[in-house]
Amino acid sequence: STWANVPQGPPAILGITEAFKADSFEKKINLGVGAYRDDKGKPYVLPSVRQAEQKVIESRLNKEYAGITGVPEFTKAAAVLAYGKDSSALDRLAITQSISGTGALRIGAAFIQRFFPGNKTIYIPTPSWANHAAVFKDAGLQVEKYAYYNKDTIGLDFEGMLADINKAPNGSAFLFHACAHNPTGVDPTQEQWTQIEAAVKAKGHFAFFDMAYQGFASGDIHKDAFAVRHFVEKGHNICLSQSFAKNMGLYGERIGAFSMVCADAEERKRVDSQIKILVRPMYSNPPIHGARIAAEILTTPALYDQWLVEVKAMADRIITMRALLKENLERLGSKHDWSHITSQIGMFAYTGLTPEQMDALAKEHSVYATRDGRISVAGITSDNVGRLAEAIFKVKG
Ligand code: PLP
Ligand code: TYF
Repeated sequence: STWANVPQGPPAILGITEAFKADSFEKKINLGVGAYRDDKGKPYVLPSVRQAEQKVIESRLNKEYAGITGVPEFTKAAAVLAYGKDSSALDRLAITQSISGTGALRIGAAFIQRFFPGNKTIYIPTPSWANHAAVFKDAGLQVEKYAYYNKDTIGLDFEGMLADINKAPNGSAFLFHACAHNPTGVDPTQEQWTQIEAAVKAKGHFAFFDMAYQGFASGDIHKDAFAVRHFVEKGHNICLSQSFAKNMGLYGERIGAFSMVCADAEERKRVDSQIKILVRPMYSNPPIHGARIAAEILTTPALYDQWLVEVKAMADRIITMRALLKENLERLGSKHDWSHITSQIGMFAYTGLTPEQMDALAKEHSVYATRDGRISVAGITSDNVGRLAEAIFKVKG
């Protein structure tokens, strides 16, 4: 047949969900995909989102196409959220709505592939979100790695990271996780970010920030935007991918933004024209519903304040589960140091468990997560944390 030569590909992360579904054990635990769950283990729709959606529906707007760059009220508000309302970047910012964070990354990748004056290469951390390399490679970029995670300390390999920034050819493109690094949960401190910024500037590198978790890491949208805003303040014309999947729980609405800080308004106009030329043949224009919801929240003061409280509550629940998991492991008598569970931030914990131990977790304890030892803390609940700790204790000690 026509497709006789199509090889079978390996299962993606969703393979974990499949294995989880196939398991008939009543107390099985899915810590695979990063999606927030409430303390009953159920998907969570933020009340602010419900209200905003209600308002959108009641306003009986038409369903005409948005422009190529999406719903302007949304992109304008997204920019303020990321860069800050007084940012110098706002009036020289080319921004487009995107198919969530992944789509934003893809637009940025395509832009770099077409226009970046340096090597068509992007440096990503080791490890990084599994989809980063795929997005960049599929857009025609070469992907190189920089040191990031030290598996001996289960922390940041700061020296290695700076060394690799210094080693790369001047004017290279570097991808940074703005906050809540996926998969490790290990972020540079603000002091370390200032040193990273200085190294990036000294080398004339270009910084591409992926901010998929603003507000979700610390519970504070400003604190989580520190790296992005610091780079801009220091004169970097960065580009940025934003996602509203996690911080608004709008996963399936696919709502995000890609923005490029330009030198001035004239450059902004040129860059904006080329973003449109890139987007048009990819998907013509983005979906409107999620953008309207997000815009409603971001531009209605009462809803915005409510949303901030709800984001913080999600972040806080995750922080509480980290502490409970660590406590339970210690109470069971584990001799390992589990302090990384509480020092890491964001949706994931990088447990340090080996692929074999992760296999044992799944096989013997019906606890499902990726083989790299990453667990989605957002899937832990008051009810399952005890059993989870026992399972980890049994496979690791
Ligand atoms: N970047 C990182 C680091 C992520 O963890 C994710 C996934 O949540 C994304 C980008 C993009 O996700 P989405 O396309 O759902 O916004
Ligand atoms: O890393 C995760 O689990 C989340 C969710 O293609 C996700 O970021 C996973 C894979 C994917 C998109 C989102």
